[in-house]
Amino acid sequence: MFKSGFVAIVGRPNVGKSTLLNTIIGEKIAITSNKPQTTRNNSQGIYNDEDSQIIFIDTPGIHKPKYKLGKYLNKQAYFMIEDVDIILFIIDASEKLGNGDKFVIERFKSINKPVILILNKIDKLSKEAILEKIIEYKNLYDFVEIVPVSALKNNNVERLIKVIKNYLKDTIKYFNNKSKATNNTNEFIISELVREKILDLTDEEVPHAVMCAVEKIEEKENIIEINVLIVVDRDNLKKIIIGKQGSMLKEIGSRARIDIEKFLKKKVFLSIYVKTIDQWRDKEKILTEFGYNTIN
Ligand SMILES: Nc1nc2c(ncn2[C@@H]2O[C@H](COP(=O)(O)OP(=O)(O)OP(=O)(O)O)[C@@H](O)[C@H]2O)c(=O)[nH]1
Ligand SMILES: [Mg+2]
Repeated sequence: MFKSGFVAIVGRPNVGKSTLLNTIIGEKIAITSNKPQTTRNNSQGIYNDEDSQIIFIDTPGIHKPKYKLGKYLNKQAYFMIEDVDIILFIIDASEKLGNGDKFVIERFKSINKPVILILNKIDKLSKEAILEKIIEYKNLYDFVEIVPVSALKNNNVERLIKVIKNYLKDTIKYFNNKSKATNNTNEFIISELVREKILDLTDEEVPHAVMCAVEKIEEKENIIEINVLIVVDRDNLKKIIIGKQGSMLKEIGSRARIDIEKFLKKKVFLSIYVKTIDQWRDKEKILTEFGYNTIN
């Protein structure tokens, strides 16, 4: 029988939520990085096979917020937990169980939904270590299932899909098979690919004070012309992003262009500009993204 449902992928920052979404969907629809708080928006990936449709929602990592942006990110993840049928709680099994995990688990106690625990990054662990982790987590919460995977190496992810299917309750097909694999617009994915390069190339607080937006996208015969604006929240970050004689901006641009061409399957001419919030016409938008408008 055909089954469907909504599944949220939640957990602490950097555990591999977005990587798992990309592996399940088989396409890069969410950016990933080795820095925490990469994901800022809940984005959907639609998985289809002959007898099911599963809508996965990637969420920002839940953490003790230090900044307004952090509070905004947590809020989005919490909101999603309320709104889905099944929760995938994903952890980095190569890290010690910490207060951060317990903090997230506390949230599950008040909601009556199946929570599947995913031990990710098992490519870094021995079989014994995986078993130990399973036992450790079993004592914390009544997870309906525990599934070890490697999202990066696509290990045991197929099994995870099978397990999820046992908990699907809907029979409605929400999206037709030919609709896109994600609800994200091309503009959003392009701006995210630029932000991903900033995450890769800059340190510490820089990536968290940056927002990217596509200003123009124009399809010509052989090439797509794209302008992306990088907005920073203070002037000295502008210098960092531009770099010595524009070297950083050039590197961000050439790396992003490669990924954008792969994504659009067409040659791209990419121009990137940097502005501070005050110089930007759409100030409201960035303030919302940084969490200023949603939380006091
Ligand atoms: N070794 C290994 N690394 C992984 C695996 N899955 C993800 N990673 C790496 O872990 C880092 C974080 O991955 P993301 O997918 O960005 O993590 P996230 O949970 O979405 O992080 P936030 O969006 O910040 O909450 C990246 O460097 C990934 O390549 C895995 O199965 N094995
Ligand atoms: Mg993410």
